[in-house]
Amino acid sequence: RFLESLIDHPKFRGGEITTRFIDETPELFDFPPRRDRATRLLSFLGDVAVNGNPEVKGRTWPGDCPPARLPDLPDHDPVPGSKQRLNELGAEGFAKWMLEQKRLLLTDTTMRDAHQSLLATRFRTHDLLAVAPHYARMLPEMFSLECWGGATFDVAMRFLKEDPWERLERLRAQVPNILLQMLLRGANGVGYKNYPDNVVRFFVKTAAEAGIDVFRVFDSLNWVENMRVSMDAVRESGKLCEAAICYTGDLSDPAEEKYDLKYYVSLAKELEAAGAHILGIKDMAGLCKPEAARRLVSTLKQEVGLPIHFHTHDTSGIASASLLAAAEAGVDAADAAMDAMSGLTSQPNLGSIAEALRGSERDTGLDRPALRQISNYWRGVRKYYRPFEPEMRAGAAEVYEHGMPGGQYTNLGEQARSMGLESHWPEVARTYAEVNELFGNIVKVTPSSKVVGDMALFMVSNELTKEQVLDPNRDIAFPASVVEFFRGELGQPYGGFPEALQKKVLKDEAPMTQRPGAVLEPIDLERERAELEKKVRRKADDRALASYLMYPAVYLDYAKHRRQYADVGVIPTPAFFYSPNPGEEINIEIEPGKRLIVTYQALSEPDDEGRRTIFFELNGQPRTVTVQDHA
Ligand code: 3PY
Ligand code: ZN
Repeated sequence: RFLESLIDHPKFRGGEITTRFIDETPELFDFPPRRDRATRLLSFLGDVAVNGNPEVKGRTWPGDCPPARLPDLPDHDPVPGSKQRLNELGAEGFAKWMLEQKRLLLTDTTMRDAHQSLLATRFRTHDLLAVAPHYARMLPEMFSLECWGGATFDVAMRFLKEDPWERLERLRAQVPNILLQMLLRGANGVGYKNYPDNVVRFFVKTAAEAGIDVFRVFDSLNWVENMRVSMDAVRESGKLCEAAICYTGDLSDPAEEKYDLKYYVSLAKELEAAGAHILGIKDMAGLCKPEAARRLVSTLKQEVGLPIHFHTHDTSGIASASLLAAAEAGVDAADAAMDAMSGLTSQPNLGSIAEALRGSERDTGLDRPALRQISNYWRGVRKYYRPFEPEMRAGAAEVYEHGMPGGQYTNLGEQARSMGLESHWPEVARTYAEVNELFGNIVKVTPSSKVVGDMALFMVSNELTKEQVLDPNRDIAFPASVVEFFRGELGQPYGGFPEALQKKVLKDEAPMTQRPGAVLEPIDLERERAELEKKVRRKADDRALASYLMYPAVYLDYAKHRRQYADVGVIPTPAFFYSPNPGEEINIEIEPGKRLIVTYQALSEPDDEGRRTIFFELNGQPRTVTVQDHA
């Protein structure tokens, strides 16, 4: 073992080995017990049986979780779809093809935005993967599956202890014929801060190689300067660059002075000139009313030559009216979520949109029974995630007042709850709107929306008024994210920063006015890789390095979990979150064709040191694991 670690060590491989190196590298001797995969998975299940999964602690128990029923898998290979068309035509040719289509092209967001916006991004790979072959065979007319990026990258590692790259790779293998789409936060990658340009380029290249076909790129302040590096990287990868304008304000209100039609047209033209293949309208909060959608789409169709892809959220309850208005105005593609995962802060209902358009010129061509059966599967899956269900039960016109993005709405509610502000929600929502005004009426989407949310919670918990925040004589310890925002670390907002508040936040510090990526030193990728390899004591491929560059601490934590418990992503969701009942059999496919049949049998009383023995049957043989009881 020692020799294996030594030989594997980057310094050894780099020929830097000396005895001093061995003295200075104590982790070489820190061998975790090497156990087989089955034992590691049993340890995880044992830990959940004894201590519960911390992810669902204190949350609503789902009760019985009958297995989600999958439709019968059609007995034929997937027929060619949008993926083959992209391969054939290339990105530019594909965009032209989109423009020539009469039907409304639909993206299903169920595997990304829908669960991000409804269930705190908790869908696990196991549940996505199970239905992936059905999508490929039953819905080959789908334009794309949004299945990656946004918050899924972080949450997969941080909370689900999964590798987001494996999720992508496995989905790609199961869906060879439909475009796979991701949400990329421009210079913020899939994180919450600007990364050096070479990190952004490296991330895009790695994601393209791993299977992403459509990159929806946006900037949280609609600052095109901050999107160019990622857009160029997407273009270089040969994939589809969908550059999005983030919609805010109210275009249909004659009093709207800032985010008017002129603003969006000039933004769209800038993105077209910057090399977008597709123009995205990203209505992240669901503020785009039907009349606004009609006007925006018909004007942009005249003013730019790109296909347009409409994305909205149903927080208000009337987003499908906006989607249908966009369709009538000639939008080329739109996002919706499978029925069981649609509505509220998620996307409009895909099955209903398909029905509304059936037989019309814009008929989506999607098969009705297929939509129904796949949605039924999601309905079953959703039950597993009951602890993450939001309180929200009905659409809320309140969204037009605060403009919170769908993905943030429930999250901020959770944050408020954890700070004991649950009963102050109306105040938090009102303060969110006030902070937006204080900040100069900015675009609010990750990560700028997080800054506004942080400030709103800060004001409510400290009982601060708007006037007090602005008062030059009142000293305020602003949250870190607010200071960074006013420093210009997220970029420059349209219309600039409100000067007085900026001065108060930064005191004598001069704000940055250029693009953060222009001043951030490039990262020495190979040096980082060597560092990472030293920390995790094994080789780090590009994917591991990309994860580490986005989220160093989260990745290391995840890697440790993986080392200890193997890939827990293969465990069925009810067992992963809630532990099986005694006598219940769990079927775990650890790799294609290799199965573990596990029966959890019993639990011993704790010994003198608080350790319990858990009795399992593994493929018919008795097995035990010992777990520390933390109670
Ligand atoms: C994200 O950045 O994760 C979003 O969904 C923004 O709307
Ligand atoms: Zn969204």
